[in-house]
Amino acid sequence: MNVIILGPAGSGKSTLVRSLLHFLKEREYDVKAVNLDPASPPIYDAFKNVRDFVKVENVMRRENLGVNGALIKSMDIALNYIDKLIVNSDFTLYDTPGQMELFIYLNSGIEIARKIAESSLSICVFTVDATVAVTPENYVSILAQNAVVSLRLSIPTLTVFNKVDIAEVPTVEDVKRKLKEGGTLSELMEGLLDFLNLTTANYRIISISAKNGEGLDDLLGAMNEVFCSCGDLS
Ligand SMILES: Nc1nc2c(ncn2[C@@H]2O[C@H](COP(=O)(O)OP(=O)(O)OP(=O)(O)O)[C@@H](O)[C@H]2O)c(=O)[nH]1
Ligand SMILES: [Mg+2]
Repeated sequence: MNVIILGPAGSGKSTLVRSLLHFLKEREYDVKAVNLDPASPPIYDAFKNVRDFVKVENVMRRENLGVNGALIKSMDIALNYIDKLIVNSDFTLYDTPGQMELFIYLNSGIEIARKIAESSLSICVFTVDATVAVTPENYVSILAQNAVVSLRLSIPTLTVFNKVDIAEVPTVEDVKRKLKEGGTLSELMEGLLDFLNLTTANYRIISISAKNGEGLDDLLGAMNEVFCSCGDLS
């Protein structure tokens, strides 16, 4: 089963891979982590590492590109090696770069996700930084991004609010109420929730701290629910 960890820069994807790896190993699952971020050396024990094939800093130098252009070019190169990076295990956790355009409209990220999904049952975990999602406007914007990514990749997606050790996740009702008070975006929010129901798996908010492990049992439960609803796991 593949678990593709997606989300904006700094939302805690790599930290989540590290803590989920530990959490699942403790429960005696066969679990492996794969680093698909050519810009970052993994902060966990990576079974496969895209940086063995392409490193952003080398592409920057060689192609005379800035960091974002070099990342896009690096993902194009990574696509050629994706078969070498896909692993079969109880859970394979794929860490990805935070540049969301890669998974919304650029061929490399979308193809990489498609190849992974072809190889075995797969879900995406869209990681949201709860410290950023505190205002209703940010909350709506981030969930809109989440909805577009899941729609584009056509892979069942769970939304995970990370960093709850330092920030409180607002409830949908709170957000709706605040939006109505402000008179802004409330209709968009209502429509967006319907959209999310169509595009995300078993839509509910999962709150975790990748740092201290809080909520990982809930995340595992939600992952199993998705797998069960996608097919027979026996
Ligand atoms: N307090 C707190 N900090 C966290 C948590 N998860 C991640 N962080 C911190 O957030 C920062 C970014 O974490 P990363 O795991 O590197 O985030 P990322 O999404 O992989 O970032 P990119 O790969 O650059 O997109 C680091 O300083 C982490 O220590 C959490 O649950 N709680
Ligand atoms: Mg990272």
